[in-house]
Amino acid sequence: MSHNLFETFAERMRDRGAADFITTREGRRYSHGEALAESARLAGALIALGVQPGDRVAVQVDKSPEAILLYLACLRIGGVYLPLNTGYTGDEIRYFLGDAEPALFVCRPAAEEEARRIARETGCPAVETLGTAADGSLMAAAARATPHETIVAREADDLAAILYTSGTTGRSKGAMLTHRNLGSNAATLAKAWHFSAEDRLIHALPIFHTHGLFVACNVTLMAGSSLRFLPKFDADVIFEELPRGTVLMGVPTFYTRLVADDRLTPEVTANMRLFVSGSAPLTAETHEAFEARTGHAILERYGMTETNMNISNPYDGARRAGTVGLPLPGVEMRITDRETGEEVPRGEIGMLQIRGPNVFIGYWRMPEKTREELLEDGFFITGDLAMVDDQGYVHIVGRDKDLVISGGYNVYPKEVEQLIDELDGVAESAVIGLPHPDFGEGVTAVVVPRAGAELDESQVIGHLAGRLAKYKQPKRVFFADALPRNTMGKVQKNELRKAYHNTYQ
Ligand code: MCA
Ligand code: AMP
Repeated sequence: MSHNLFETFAERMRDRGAADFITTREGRRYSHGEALAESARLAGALIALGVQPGDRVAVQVDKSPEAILLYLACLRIGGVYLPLNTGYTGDEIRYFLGDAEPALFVCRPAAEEEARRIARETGCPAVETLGTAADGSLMAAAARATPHETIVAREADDLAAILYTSGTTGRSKGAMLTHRNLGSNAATLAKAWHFSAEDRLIHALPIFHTHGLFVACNVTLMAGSSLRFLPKFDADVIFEELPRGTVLMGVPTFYTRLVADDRLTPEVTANMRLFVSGSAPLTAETHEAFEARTGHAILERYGMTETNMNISNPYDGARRAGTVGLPLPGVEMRITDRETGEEVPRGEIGMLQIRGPNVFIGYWRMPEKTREELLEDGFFITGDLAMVDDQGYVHIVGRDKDLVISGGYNVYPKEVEQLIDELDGVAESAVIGLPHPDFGEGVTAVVVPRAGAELDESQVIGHLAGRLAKYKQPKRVFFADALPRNTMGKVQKNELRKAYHNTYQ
């Protein structure tokens, strides 16, 4: 029996036939049946381009319905989908293509020339383009291709996708996700959050990360629901869409922006049945303000690229502000002492570890990193610090990893520090996250110049501009004579966070 996740999706799409799958405000529409047929044409194009089962297909394109159809086509032929943040620069893309060795790179039409150059340098054999108006060479190839109706058989542990996450060492790691990982999580979430064919999900997240791609789209496909596809979060558009939507999934920044808007009322949200938040901590203040304004308690859940979704507030039952809820069915959790590795008593803070069918199988071509984080007994060390209260609800209280989350995007300080340290005149640097009213945390650099060097903020930011995606670049750069260190010589980032605490407030 095949465990290709697409078997389940295809069955549902056949059942749903003429019902909406994806619609846009510009009037574009694919029914479930049309999306199924188009995925076969795109699958035919991928095969004609030489993509074989197990091959990676790297994709850096703007959000469009066709990008989702490409994801489905890739699953259909047993390929490994590898989405890339549209903010990544040429330097960042060069690393991903060199590391993942995809058989095909699909890029934006405007980026074709650079993409071809990087593909040549990294040995990627094929480049195609996909634009937001169903344009580009890939769609032309699909129109010519013989549809590939067959769904290639896959084992449950075969790869369905690789998603890169930055690493504490500064090198990004490709999280290998299987058909079992994605399929089990989508089925669990669709049930836990009561998704049905009646649902219309307002989709304003990017589609190159777990939240917007797997949580939103896979759950929709599992339940035969529909997606209202928006290019990005825009509060004006969200307020127009809310009266016809049933579910919104967002990062906390979505909710702080909505709460700050006078248009947020019980009336405008009357048709909505569910608001989900994740990817970063939602403050109790925003949770409470949202409920007071609309009558809806936001459902906060917790997940990771490596594990998909693990813990969720209940659909029925109390959705408690400041907590991420209870482990999802099939997900095991333990909280351990950092030093002894023993489980800590309930109520105490420790390292959160997760096990279940949702947990990835390792980092692409990094067996050592995999062994460090994915234990022999199957538990994955999340790097988050958590506590379980007397009602069993999990509180994420901090991070044991040096990570900043800005507007739901992860930024690993090491990667930014390494680039700053390359700059002439820099002795050393430390990158920290500081409370930010819009992005939750604002990426901030503290730089120690070499003796006699003249450096200013714009030079540092200018140096990073072409090298790092915009969201990773510091919003502010400060200069100091030295970095605070403990007796072991380790930089005390807590001290820096205290010293610059009020930067954005
Ligand atoms: C945009 N900018 C940012 C960010 N987004 N800077 C820091 N952090 C960000 N997240 C920059 C822009 O380039 C711009 O710079 C300036 O900030 C203001 O942009 P603005 O128009 O306000 O931004 P936006 O387009 O409205 O985007 C903000 C956003 C967006 C809606 C919060 O970043 C977003 O959609 N984030 C979602 C991320 C996500 O999907 N994460 C899920 C990861 P300038 O003005 O200088 O040009 S998956 C995950 O974490 C796990 C698995 C999970 O649990 O879900
Ligand atoms: P990523 O690796 O990009 O998928 O980010 C995963 C990280 O996001 C987790 O390890 C947490 O630190 C954080 N995260 C996700 N959801 C939540 C949440 N609801 N509350 C707090 N942190 C979260």
